[in-house]
Amino acid sequence: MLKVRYDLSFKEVQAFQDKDPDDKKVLTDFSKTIQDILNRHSYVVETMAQGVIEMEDTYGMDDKISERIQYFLDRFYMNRISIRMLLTQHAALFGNISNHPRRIGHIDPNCDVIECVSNAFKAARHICEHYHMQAPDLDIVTAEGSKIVDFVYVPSHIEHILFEVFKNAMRAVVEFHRDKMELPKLKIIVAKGQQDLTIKLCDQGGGVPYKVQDKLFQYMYSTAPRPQYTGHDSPLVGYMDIDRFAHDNGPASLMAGYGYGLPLSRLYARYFQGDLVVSSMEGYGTDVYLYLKVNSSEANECLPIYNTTTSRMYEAEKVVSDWSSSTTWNQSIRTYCTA
Ligand code: W6P
Repeated sequence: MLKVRYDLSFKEVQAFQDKDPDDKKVLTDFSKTIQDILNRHSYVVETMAQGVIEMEDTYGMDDKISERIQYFLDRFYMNRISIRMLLTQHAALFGNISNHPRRIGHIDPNCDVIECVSNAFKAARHICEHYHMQAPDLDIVTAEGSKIVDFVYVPSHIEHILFEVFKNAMRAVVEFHRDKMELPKLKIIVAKGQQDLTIKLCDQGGGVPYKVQDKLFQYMYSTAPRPQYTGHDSPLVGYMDIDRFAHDNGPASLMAGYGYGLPLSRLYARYFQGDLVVSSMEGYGTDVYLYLKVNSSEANECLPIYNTTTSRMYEAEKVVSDWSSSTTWNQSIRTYCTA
């Protein structure tokens, strides 16, 4: 089993505590340390996913354990998103990688949403065509009718989320219309209001049953078809075969091969107080809403907090339903704090 030395990374950063930040040599060393830490932790998603699989194989799995793993991984990965935001921000500002002229590190004060949509679409289409020989086209509609919709944001986060939902939508469309000459187009609607910038992706890929909508965001659900397994997928998970071979190098990459794409994308959305919501019509298609905050003053970092309630989350008995049928909607728990 692979180990990731969090203690080592902590010590490496701690060693700079009393150093002079204005000393050029210190800054160079620190930047190198930051880059080393980024590299050291770049496979954490895969390592954790493998750990979950091994845990399931050894100890088995039930709803209660699955719910706690969900709680833990959401918090763990949210923590990772935030620390990597800081690390990559430092690397982008002080490293020797050439920078985008408009951006401050990874933050774009005029983040062009249509450009993000277009980049994510092209990347997903490339992969879809590679695996399915075809891919649906895209129509982009802006509520304003204008082409430019911009705001302050991290373009790589938007692109990463959209890449993930595009892959899912494309695969659904390709598989649902397998024997057809023409594929129904995907549609993106972008709207900017006073508070929300919403990006909606509509596909006519046959949809998913209502019961399954929540499960799309569950790590334990997605882990079912395993990366080393090359047989038939469940139709609902690991939407693109590439998922199983790619690795997670942060928001710009193809992501883990464990079907963690959607749960992680939702965390990226929630990280700045947004959200990712799936609304499907079985037999027709799926709509995915990506909600983002228009005002950067509201786009605060969402971080898990650790207190005595946290440990109780792992000890508490599962909430027992007091409804005649075992519904899920009355048992949902909010797993984060809001800043
Ligand atoms: C589907 C299932 C799904 C998940 C996420 C995004 C789009 C879609 N389409 O059929």
